[in-house]
This record gives sequence, C-alpha cells and structure tokens, in this order.
Amino acid sequence: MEAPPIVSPTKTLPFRSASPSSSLLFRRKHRLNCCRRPSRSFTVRASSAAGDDSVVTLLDYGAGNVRSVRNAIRRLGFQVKDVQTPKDILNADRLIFPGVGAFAAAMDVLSKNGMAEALCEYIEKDQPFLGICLGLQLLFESSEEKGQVSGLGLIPGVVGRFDSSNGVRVPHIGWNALQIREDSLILDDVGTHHVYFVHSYRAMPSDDNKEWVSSTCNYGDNFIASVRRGNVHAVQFHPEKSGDVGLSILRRFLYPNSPLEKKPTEGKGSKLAKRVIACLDVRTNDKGDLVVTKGDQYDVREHTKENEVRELGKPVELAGQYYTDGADEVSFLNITGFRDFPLGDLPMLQVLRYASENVFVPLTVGGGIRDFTDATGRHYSSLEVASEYFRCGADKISIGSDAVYAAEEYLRTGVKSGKSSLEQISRVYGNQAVVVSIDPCRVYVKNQNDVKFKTIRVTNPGPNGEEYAWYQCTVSGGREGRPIGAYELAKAVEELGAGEILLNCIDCDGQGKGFDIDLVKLISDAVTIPVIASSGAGGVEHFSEVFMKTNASAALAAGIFHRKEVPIHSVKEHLLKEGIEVRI
Ligand code: 1PR
Repeated sequence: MEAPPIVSPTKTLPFRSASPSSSLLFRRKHRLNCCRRPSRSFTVRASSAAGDDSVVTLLDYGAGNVRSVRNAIRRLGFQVKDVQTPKDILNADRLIFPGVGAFAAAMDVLSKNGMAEALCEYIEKDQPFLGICLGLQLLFESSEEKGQVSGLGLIPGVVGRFDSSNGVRVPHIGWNALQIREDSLILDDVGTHHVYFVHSYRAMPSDDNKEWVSSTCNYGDNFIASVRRGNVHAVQFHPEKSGDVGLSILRRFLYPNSPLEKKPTEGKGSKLAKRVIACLDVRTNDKGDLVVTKGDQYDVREHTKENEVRELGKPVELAGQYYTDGADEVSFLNITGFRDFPLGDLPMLQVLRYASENVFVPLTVGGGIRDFTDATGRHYSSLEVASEYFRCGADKISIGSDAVYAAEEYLRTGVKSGKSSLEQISRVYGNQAVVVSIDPCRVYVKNQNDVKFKTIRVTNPGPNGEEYAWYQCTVSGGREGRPIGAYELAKAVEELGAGEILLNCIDCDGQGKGFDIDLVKLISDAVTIPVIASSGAGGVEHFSEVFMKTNASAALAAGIFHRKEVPIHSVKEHLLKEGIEVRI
C-alpha cells in the first residue's frame, strides 16, 4: 500500500476553470424538474469543512456503505467531518459524493433536504467535486431505474439499464479497463489498469454530453465511465474499491498538484477481467475466539480426540494479507450464522470494521442473514441485519439458507411475496449488493428423468456407473438437503433480485481436485447474473480450466491460499499466460 503523499495540500486548488456552457444552461432549464417527493427510508448526513485544507466534505445520505470512502480518505491523510445542512455543501473546499442505493430514493432525500439545490449551486461555481457511482448518475437529466425519475440535470442524458440481450451479465460487476478520452487529471495514472465497477445502470456518451465525458468503458456498449468539467469530476466506478490505482485517483483529486510518488506498474487491461476471490470461512473456536477455519466437504473439525475447530489464521490479518497479495475481492462467511444471531456476534462486526480500514477492494459478508427474534423477544428483520453489515464495511452481503427457503416458496406459489430477505435487501440496496451463496451436493441418478429437477450428463460417472446427476441444495451449512436443485434455485433467485451467485459444491470443497466444471457450466449458462465458481481449487490450472470451460465471472478459493500453497499472484500470472484477462 502506498503512503499518503508528502506534498502538502495547496490552499487554492489549481483546477481548470469552467466556462458557462450549454450544459449549465441545460441544467438551469431542467433543474426544477428535480424529483421532490419526501424520502421515507433515508436521512441525510453530510460532512463538511470550510477553509480547512485537511478536511474533506462528504455527502452521505445513509443508504449504504460509505465507510470505505471514509477509510480511503483517511488513508490519504484527510479527515472527514460530518455536517448537517445544505450550507455545508456550499462552504466546502472539496466535496465527495459517493452515491449509493437507488436513484429515485437518492433524489428524494436530496430534494427534500435542500441538498439538490446546494449541489447544483456548488457545481455551477466550479468548486472541487467528485461524484462516485450514483454520484455520477445523479448529475444527469434523468434515470430509468424506477420509471423515469429526474436527476440534477447538469449533464444531458438519460441513465438506462444495461441490456443483457447484448450478451452481457447484469449487474456489471468487476474490474474493467477504461478508454480515457482526454486529460482527465484524476485519471492520469490509470492508463490501462482495471478499476472496480458494480452497477446495473449507466449513462451513454452522446453529442450532447461529449464535452463532459472524460473516459468510457466497454461492456456490451461503450458507456460513460467518468466525466470532468473544470473542477467537477465524477466516476461510475469505485476508486475506494479499486486498490492502489483507485487510491491514486482519489489522491489526484485531493492533491491535484502532487507528483506521483510511485507509478503503478503497467497493466494490460482492455475489458472486464476475470476475478480471483479469497474466501475466509469464519467462526468461533471452542475457546470463543473468532478464527478463520476451513473444512473438507464442510467438516471443519480436526479428526482428533479433541475434535477441535481447524484454525488457519486471524480474519483481519488474513484479509489484509490477501488484499496486499492482489485478491480482487475478499469474502467473509460466518459459517455458524445460521444458528447464531449475527448481530449478537459483535466480534464479527468488529472484524468487518477493522478489515475495511485496510482492504480497498470489495468485501462480501455472509452468514445468518434472516429475520430473527432474540431472547428478549425483540424482532430484527433481515434488512436490519444486512444494514448493520453494510454499515460495518461490507460492500455486498451473501445469503445462503434463507435464499433457499425464499426460492422454494416462490416456485411453490409462483408469487414474489416481496417479503423475503433477498427481495427486501435488493430493493433497498440494489441487486448488485446481494449475493446468493448456494451449497449444493451432487446426487447421481441412472436416468435423466428419475427426478423432477434439472439433471446433467456428468463428465465422470457416479460410483455405480450413473451417467446423470442433479445438484441438491442444502441449508444450515450443508446439514440439511432441500427439495430444490441448484439450477432451479439459481433461476429463481435471479428473478427474486440476486445480483450474483456464489456457487459452492460440497463434494469438491477442500478436495483440491478442481472446480466442479459440470456444475459451474450448468449454472453460469442458466442465469444472466455473474457466477462465482467456488470449491475445489488445488492449483493454478484449476482457475484457467474453469474460466475456459464455463461462463464463470470469478473463481474463489480458500484452503490453498490459507495454507500458502498457491499465492494469488501465481494464479494471476498463470491466467495471463493463458490469455485470460485479470487485474494485476
Ligand atoms: O446459510 O445464510 O447462514 O450462510 C452460511 C454461509 O456459510 C454460506 O455461504 C455457506 O456456504 C457457508 N458455510 C456454512 N458452513 C460451511 C462449512 O464449511 N461448514 N462454508 C460454510 C462454506 C464454502 C466456500 C469455501 C470454498 C472454497 N464454505 O466458501 O470457502 O468451498 O474452499 P476450497 O478452496 O478450500 O475448496 P447462511
């Protein structure tokens, strides 16, 4: 990790000055169209500092994980100070707006609190501004996210959904390369490196907004990856989750005059990279300490007289190590969450908080996300559980058992109740924030029609020569088989709002013999959301195999990384050698 620059921040930031433009006139014309319905779900929090060079104003309306942005700002030597009123925006020396959640909800809250007007005025004055993700989209005229909703109207254009009929998986999740169109100042050090995107909606470049566009990204189409006009910048990707390159982008915004201390090594990015994910199965050991464990086919106990939980390290340390080693994401799975209440598991929340201080790639957390009533009778909704995970630093949450019950119910009734954890969390945080973790077991059958579930012809016949198998979903950490197949589950949870599938395989877990290619192919061909292949990685060739033979977007491993048998950089070097694009 690079240290913050030693160059002190300048008093007057020497950004390019903006001249009144057709776009600003456009904005004045459209400004009153801003959506003004009051928000029910969010309250505005903003951070501000007037005249203090070491403080960044942060506009946070409380809809998701802004913790990583705060951590990144702090890492770069700045403080974040919360303020409450639109005036704080107008008085800011530099403003970062990390938009999260849904477009309409964000516009509601910004309009209701007078923040929309203040933002427009601040930007119109060409004050230093950096919008992130939704913070870019809101600058546009409108969005089609929930019907047609007006935005701030600063930039001509409509934000629309990626079209999965183009053959791309939606959401667009992962590390993609940029085509940088002009000197965009903050992107000067990016070159061909990948940056991290996670979104389903995007703005398209056009003649009307071409003065704004500073970079595009190709995903099916060329969409707008960043805009710049004078001191006003906005990026569709997440610099705070884009590793060293992302931190250098933030540094360029915060210290526009500073020379680059350490040039990032040259990358070779041209499109969406395949991701390599490190997974930490976490639980308390018999002494009550939270440890990283790892099972064989989900059995995490040592086969000794004491039968103790297998320990492979400390969660925060290992997460930091994997970030430094080049993991594209880190996942924590609280593997006993199905029986313990996660909000009662304060060490787990603390692990997340600490990990997010040092890990600037996406963090996923799973385990125990469901409705829960504690011993005192207090009811917690799954949304509250997820919200707490997000507040503590998670970028995505992963649902296991509860998604199985939701899919069963949906397939039985044909009705989306809207009440399942999956539906509720994806409605509030967006489907890109919701992963469904599947724990299937292979069940061999003699004939294709022996079961009502989707069967496939397996590459390696079963113990009695069976040529077919189906993959039975399980709950409670593999302890209970359910009457639903992985294929049926994957399709159902996609419809219910999952943004990604973490596809484990109990048969392969911890075996080191490679991913279950039949299973990964089955599921990654069945859905249009990204699929993470998991379970069974034993060597670098298993990663190239899964990417060459299936449509998996990412591959996850645990044991080989924990036991230091295969370093993450070796996996990436191998994939590059095989012609598979990865982030380096
Ligand atoms: O059901 O919502 O509470 O979620 C529980 C979560 O915990 C699920 O995501 C489930 O997969 C996970 N889990 C439950 N029990 C276990 C266990 O191992 N006893 N771990 C468990 C699942 C599987 C992978 C593993 C890969 C790679 N671990 O995540 O890391 O198989 O391992 P490998 O590379 O060593 O082969 P809920």
